[in-house]
Amino acid sequence: MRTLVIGDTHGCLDELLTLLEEAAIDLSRERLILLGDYIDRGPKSYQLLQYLQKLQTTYGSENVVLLRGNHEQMAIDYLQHHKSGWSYNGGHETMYSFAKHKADIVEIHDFLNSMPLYFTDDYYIYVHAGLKPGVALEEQRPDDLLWIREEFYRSAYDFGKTVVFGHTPTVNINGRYRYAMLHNKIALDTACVFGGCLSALELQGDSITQVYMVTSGKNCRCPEIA
Ligand SMILES: [Mn+2]
Repeated sequence: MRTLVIGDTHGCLDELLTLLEEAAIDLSRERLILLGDYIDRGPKSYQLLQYLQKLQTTYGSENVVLLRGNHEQMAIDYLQHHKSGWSYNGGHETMYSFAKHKADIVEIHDFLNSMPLYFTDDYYIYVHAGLKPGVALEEQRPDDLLWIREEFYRSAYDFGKTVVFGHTPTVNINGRYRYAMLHNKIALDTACVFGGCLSALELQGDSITQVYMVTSGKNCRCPEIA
């Protein structure tokens, strides 16, 4: 099965649409996996969530896999327990985006809360932030799956399959705005919302068969495509 994996979108709907068009994905028989962080910081959080919800309703959650990111979790925690961390961690843009469309953020709670923390196929484990080394997949704590950084990506631990993750921009790992092959893992957050680009990997079996990159605009800092 042809699989397209995409990193952190953060309200960058236009770049996502361009990427899907370039990849010419047929969701009736191919799989799309998004690694989480759909909301906050970028301009179109509301429209992006509406779009993803429609896509998943149309093609099902086996073909449209929408993983949960720490930003979705912050929004869930805000809605469930009025935890304040979200609003100053990018939530303002999301609230503004909802208000602009006269939509109530409460309506999106069940959709966000339905998003799984990880997904696996025959060759890969897909997760927003990463895994804690030495801990079995089923035993991982949600906080690690959503937030972990160096302890995961600097580790040489073998998780049994290659781990595809977002969350930590590749530019913070190796100084480049391009997906990065690390030990037993692939970093895919190319920092679209921070002036990088949005990247998609096309996977078939255990190989990467194509890489798609879409710039975030005129001031793109991504030398490979600017
Ligand atoms: Mn994140």
